[in-house]
Amino acid sequence: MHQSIVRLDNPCALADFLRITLGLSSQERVSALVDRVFHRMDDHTKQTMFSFFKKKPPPAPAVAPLAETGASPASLTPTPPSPAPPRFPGPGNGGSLIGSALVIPIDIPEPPAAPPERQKWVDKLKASLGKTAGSISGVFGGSVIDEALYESLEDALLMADTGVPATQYLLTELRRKVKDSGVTHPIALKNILIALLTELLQPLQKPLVIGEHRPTVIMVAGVNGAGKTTSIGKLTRHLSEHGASVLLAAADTFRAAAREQLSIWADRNLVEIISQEGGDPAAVSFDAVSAGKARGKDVVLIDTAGRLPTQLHLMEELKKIKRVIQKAGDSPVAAGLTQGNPSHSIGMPPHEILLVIDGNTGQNALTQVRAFDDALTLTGLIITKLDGTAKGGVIAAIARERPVPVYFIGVGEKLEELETFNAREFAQALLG
Ligand SMILES: Nc1nc2c(ncn2[C@@H]2O[C@H](COP(=O)(O)OP(=O)(O)OP(=O)(O)O)[C@@H](O)[C@H]2O)c(=O)[nH]1
Ligand SMILES: [Mg+2]
Repeated sequence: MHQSIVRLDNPCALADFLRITLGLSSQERVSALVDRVFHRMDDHTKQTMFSFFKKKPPPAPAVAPLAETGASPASLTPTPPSPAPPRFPGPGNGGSLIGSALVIPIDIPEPPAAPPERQKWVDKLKASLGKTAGSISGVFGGSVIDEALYESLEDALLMADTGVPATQYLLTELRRKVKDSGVTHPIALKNILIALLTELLQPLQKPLVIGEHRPTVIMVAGVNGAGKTTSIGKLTRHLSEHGASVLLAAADTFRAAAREQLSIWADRNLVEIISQEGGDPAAVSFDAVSAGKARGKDVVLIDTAGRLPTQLHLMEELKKIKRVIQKAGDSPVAAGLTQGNPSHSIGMPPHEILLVIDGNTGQNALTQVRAFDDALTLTGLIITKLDGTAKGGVIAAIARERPVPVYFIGVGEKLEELETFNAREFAQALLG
């Protein structure tokens, strides 16, 4: 641990100081140190420690504890992340370092090490978004901050699917912070951009809560081939691994292949499935919620058929599925009255309505979020296929224009290639 005395005016000056005076070459290390000094606690360290999904303490007395099912509550209750503090607090706004005459000792810590499993994931994410990161970070290769740099950055962000509103927001804020802080080096500019993007993405970082209701009913929707069934399979595996019992519902009743695909996931994960040849997807969903309750399942995952937002009759069908699931929550069977436990309510399902988006669809992903959110009031997103040709910037567009939480992101077809979304990790992976 190295200790030195510096005089500071702002985070950007600190970043410059760390990079130039101490000769720190690593972008992430500089960012980590700036964060450390300004926020006292590094959110990256905290976020990487939380596990796949979380369970809120059940609101007694209505909810039975998971322990009754033999599941370990500890496995479902990692510490929730506290909201990130503002990246650049204004003068007198808690930023003890901000003030022109402050002279303080700075402990220079080693960069926080992510747990090995999470680090593996972060590396995979970085590799997946490497192309985008390469073209954005190339912008900061020069030695001065000038108009040409801002223009190249604008182009690079637009090319990364960030969209006009988010790009303009980031550039305006960036110019303002550069002006306020007086930084002159492009690397310091990049640090500010990482901090700004993290701040923009932060509202999307939210854990999926499992266990508040029993069962927690999760309805999954999206366009054809987005990765709904695969993501349900991956989620089922994670839930099972954490001791939660899962019931799958094949509400994609149109295609036999769709039912078979979900059955394979059910077999693989040794979980039960409610499926029906042909018939009404809303009826299958109703049956699944009822069965989930009667069988004491922790989670019911409902897979729906793919559809385009422009197929209005299919969007209407989706609304009907939601309405019928809501009714299942009120019904005696679903409410547990048949088990002689009238107080055991599951509230108003579906507790989660997730939209699965293919990360390769670029700005069209935002259109999908808007359309499905208007129709269903989404509670969360799963963004798949961020490996391959996906550029990743669309998450910033979503954050700016329709900030629905991103519960998970997928970077591959394998079971383990679905993970929680972390704003800071993502910002760093995207910006290189
Ligand atoms: N590379 C990659 N492929 C994925 C990912 N998630 C899903 N896939 C693949 O995407 C294809 C479609 O996945 P499905 O899960 O069948 O998609 P779906 O949304 O259920 O499709 P429909 O039910 O037909 O609407 C499959 O080949 C999956 O293996 C991912 O994160 N990365
Ligand atoms: Mg499917």
